[in-house]
Amino acid sequence: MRLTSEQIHLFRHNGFLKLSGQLPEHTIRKLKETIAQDISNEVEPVVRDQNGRVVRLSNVVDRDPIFLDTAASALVLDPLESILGPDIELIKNRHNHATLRPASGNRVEGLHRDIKQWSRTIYTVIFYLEESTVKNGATLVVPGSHHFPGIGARLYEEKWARTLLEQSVPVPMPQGGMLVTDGMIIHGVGQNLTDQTRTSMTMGYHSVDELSDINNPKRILVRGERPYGGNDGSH
Ligand SMILES: O=C(O)CCC(=O)C(=O)O
Repeated sequence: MRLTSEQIHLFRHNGFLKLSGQLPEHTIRKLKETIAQDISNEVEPVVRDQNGRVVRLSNVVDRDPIFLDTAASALVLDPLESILGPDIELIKNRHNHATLRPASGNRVEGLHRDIKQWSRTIYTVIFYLEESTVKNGATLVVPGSHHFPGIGARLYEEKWARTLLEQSVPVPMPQGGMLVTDGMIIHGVGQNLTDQTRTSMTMGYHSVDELSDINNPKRILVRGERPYGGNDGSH
């Protein structure tokens, strides 16, 4: 479903938007099964926690077609088209992962931005494969912070930025829900106080760069085409 003008306004103003669609149950089941299998077989590339437990699968689109099928489905691309235009690429080297987010001790996972540059931000979609609540570590966002000037992406390493945590708000999401964020928004993950996981998949999207005529193998065209609009030599 396309976004309404009010939804587009809220996204631009606040830097995040809950999409109204929801992943079908069979898709959630298949994604969870595939993730569980790769985690139990420790299929690289993975990220481990301090105890050596696999907590993230990287590069999911090259693991099983279900990941790209989901990330490139009309449920996601129709609303994205309202904010990115008709030509959309999926980014393979930012996000492109599935995360378990088990009980997280006693800390909030560091606030960060997904990208540093205003001039070429990305849009991130978080697909929640389990319900995400304040108790199990809902995504935290600092509304409007995507308008802040360009600053480092690893904010948790900057002392002044810790005060931003006071301004963050949790965004609970249902199982199958999808949240789109501007990659410049300051965000993090709440503490998981339960003994369950809070599994999600995260993907990043760009509009096609009209000034690039170089084929980038780290981008997958998921909608439209790659029209080149450079004026080399002609104007
Ligand atoms: O899962 C979340 O709540 C946040 C996801 C995120 O920040 C990421 O995957 O980079």
